[in-house]
Amino acid sequence: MEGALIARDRVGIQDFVLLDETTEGAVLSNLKKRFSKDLIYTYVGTLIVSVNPYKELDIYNKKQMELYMGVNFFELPPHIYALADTAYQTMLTEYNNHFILISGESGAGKTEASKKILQYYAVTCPSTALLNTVRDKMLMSNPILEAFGNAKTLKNDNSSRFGKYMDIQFDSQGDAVGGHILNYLLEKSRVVHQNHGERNFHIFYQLVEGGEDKLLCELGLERDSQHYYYLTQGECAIVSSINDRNDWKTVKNALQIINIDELNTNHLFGIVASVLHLGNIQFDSDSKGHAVLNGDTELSWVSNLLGIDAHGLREGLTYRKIEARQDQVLSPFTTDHAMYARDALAKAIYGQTFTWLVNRINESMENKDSTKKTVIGLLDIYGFEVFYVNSFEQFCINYCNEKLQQLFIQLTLKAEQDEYEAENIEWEPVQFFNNKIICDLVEEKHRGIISLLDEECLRPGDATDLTFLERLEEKMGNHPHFVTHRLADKMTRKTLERGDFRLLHYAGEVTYCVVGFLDKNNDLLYRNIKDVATQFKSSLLKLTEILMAKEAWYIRCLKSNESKQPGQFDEALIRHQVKYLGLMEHLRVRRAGFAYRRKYDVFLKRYKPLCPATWPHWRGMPADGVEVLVQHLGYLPYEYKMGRTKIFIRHPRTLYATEDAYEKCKHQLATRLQAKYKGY
Ligand code: AD9
Ligand code: MG
Repeated sequence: MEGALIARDRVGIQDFVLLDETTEGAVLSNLKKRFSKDLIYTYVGTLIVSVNPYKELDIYNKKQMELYMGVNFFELPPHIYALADTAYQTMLTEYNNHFILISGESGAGKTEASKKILQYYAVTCPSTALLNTVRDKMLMSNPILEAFGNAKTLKNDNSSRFGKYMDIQFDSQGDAVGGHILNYLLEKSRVVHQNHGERNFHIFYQLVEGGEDKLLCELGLERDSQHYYYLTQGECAIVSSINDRNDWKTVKNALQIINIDELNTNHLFGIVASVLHLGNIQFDSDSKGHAVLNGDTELSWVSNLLGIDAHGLREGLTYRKIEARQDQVLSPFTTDHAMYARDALAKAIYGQTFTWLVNRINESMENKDSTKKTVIGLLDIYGFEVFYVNSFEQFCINYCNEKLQQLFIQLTLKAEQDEYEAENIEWEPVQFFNNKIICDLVEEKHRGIISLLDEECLRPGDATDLTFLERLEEKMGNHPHFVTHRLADKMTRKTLERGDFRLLHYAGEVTYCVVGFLDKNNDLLYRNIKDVATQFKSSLLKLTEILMAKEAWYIRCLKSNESKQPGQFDEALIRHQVKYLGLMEHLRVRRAGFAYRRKYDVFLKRYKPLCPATWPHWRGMPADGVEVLVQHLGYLPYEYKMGRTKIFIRHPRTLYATEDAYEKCKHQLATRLQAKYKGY
C-alpha cells in the first residue's frame, strides 16, 4: 500500500503532485528521467501524462492487465490500465457515466492509448460467449476505421483524419455489452489531394497491394499504386512502418467480424476502386475550350462499379445543368471545372462510404436490450497540427483542439476552483490562461470566423476567399489573437503572405492560407443550409454537452520528438507541450487542493461499516455521520475538510487506508454471515 505513491528514486517521482518544487524545470527533469527508463506514464493526481516512446514496450500484456484489475489507483506504477480500471470501478460503485479525454498533438499517441484502453476492457471485463462477439466487434472497429479514416502525414504515419468518440456500454454486472461511435469531420480533401510526403487513406494502398488477383481483375485495378493519380501526388506510397498487405488481411477479417457479408464487402471495394478510376479520368479541351473526356475506359469502370449510367456520368462531369423554368439547359465546363466536378464526386462518394461504414459498425455493436446501461466514453480526435501550408482542414482540426482544451479548462482548473468556492473551502486561487477568447474568436455567433465564413458563402454575387479575408480584417482587426499581412507590424509582415491569416492558438501560432476556404466550407454548409452555424461547430457543441454530463478522466499525450525516433527526448518540444497543455497550472491546482472528494451520502454509504456509530444505519444528516466516521478512523484535521455537500480529502494515502480498512471489514462481515447461515 505504501509503494508507488511515495516512491522517489532513480526512476523519478510517479506523481508530479509529490515533487518538491512545482517548477517547469523540475517537471521536465522528472519526465526525462522516467522516459530514459522507458517509464512513459506519470500522474498528476488522477490525470496521466504519457510520453510517446516510439517503440514497443512490454507493458501491455495480459499479465499487466490482470495486475491492475481492481487495484487502487496509486498502488502500482502509473499506467493507463490504472486509469481505465479506476474509471470502470467508479462506474460500477457509483453507477454513473464516465469519459476519458485523450489529448495531445498529432503523433503524440492518442489513438494508441485509446486502443489500449479498449483492449483492457475487452480482456478484463467479465465475459460470456455472446459478449465476446460484441467485444470482438468493438475491437475490430479500429482496423476498419483506421484503414478508411487514417493516413500517413508528415507528423504521423498513422494519423487520424477524423474525430472519434466511442461509448462502451456496460450492464449493471460490469459486462461490456455494446458500443456506439460518433464520428467527426473526415478530411475528405485527402481523397483527391495529398501534400508532398503524405499519403491518401490507407485503404487504397491496402487494396492495390494486398487485394487478391481475382479481385483486382474484377475491379479493373493494376497492382501498382503509381498507376493512380489520387495515390501519387505525395510521392511516398511505400512507408517503412506500414505493411499494407498484412493490413489488408486484417481489414478483410474485421469486416467479416462486424457482419458485413461478401456481397456488401464486394460493393465496398467496388466503391473504393471507383474512386481510383475516377481520379484517372482526364479531360482535354475542345476547339471551343469545353472539357471532353480523353478516353472511355475509366469512365466505364466507374459506371460499372457504381451501377450508374455512363452517359449520365459523362454529362455530369462535363456539363452544368441549369434549370430554367420548365427546361433544362446544359452549360459546358472548362477542363478546370470538369476536374473540380470529378474531385467533388470522388470526395462525396468516399465521405458517404465512410458514414455507411460507421453506421454498419454501430449496428453490429448495438445492444438491443433496453435495461439501463452505464457508459465509458473514449474520445480520440485528430491532434493539433501545424504544417508549412495550413488550410481549412487544419483550421477545423485546430479549432476542435481549442474546444477540447476549453473543456479541459472548464472541467478541471475552473471547475476545481469553482467547487472550492461553492463548498466554502478556503482556497488560494491559481492563475491560468483561459483560451475562451480564441474559441470565441472562431465560433461566436455573427462575429466569429465561422459565422463570417458562412455569411460569405451564402452571399450572392462575387464572394471569394479574398473577400472573406477582407471581411475578417474588417471585423477582427483589433483582436489580440488574429493577424494578417495588412494588420501586422513590420516584423510580422515579413512572415505573412497577402492571402494568409494567422491565429494565435493556445498551442502556438498557425498561419492559414485562405485559398479554398469558401469551397470547402460550402461542402459542409449545404448539408445543413437552414442553419447558419456550420455542422462541425454544432456537432462539437453537442459533443461538449455529451461530455459535460459525465465524470471526466484525462490522458495528456506528449510527443517525444519530431523524427519519430525511439529514445529521443526533445526537451524544447516537450517543454512547449507541457506549457500549452496547461500541465503546470493543473499541477499547482492539484497540489494546493484536495486529491479526493465525495458527496457525504456516497461516502457514508460506502464506509459506514467501519464505525459502530454509523453502522448499520446513521439516523442523522449525512455530513454529521461522515464527521463521526472520520473522527473514529482517526483522520487528522489537516487531512480533510468538510464542505457544504462533500468531504474533501487532501491526500490519496488517507483514502487508501480507509479503503483498505473497508475491504478488510467487508471480508470479515462476509465470513461472519457465512458462519451464521451455516447453522441453518
Ligand atoms: V494524430 O492526432 O491521429 O495524427 P495520435 O493519434 O496522437 O496522432 P498515434 O496514437 O497514432 O498518435 O501514435 C503515433 C505513433 O506513435 C504510433 O503509430 C506508434 O508508432 C507510436 N506510439 C504511440 N503511442 C505508443 C505507445 N504507447 N507505445 C509504443 C507508441 N508506440
Ligand atoms: Mg490518432
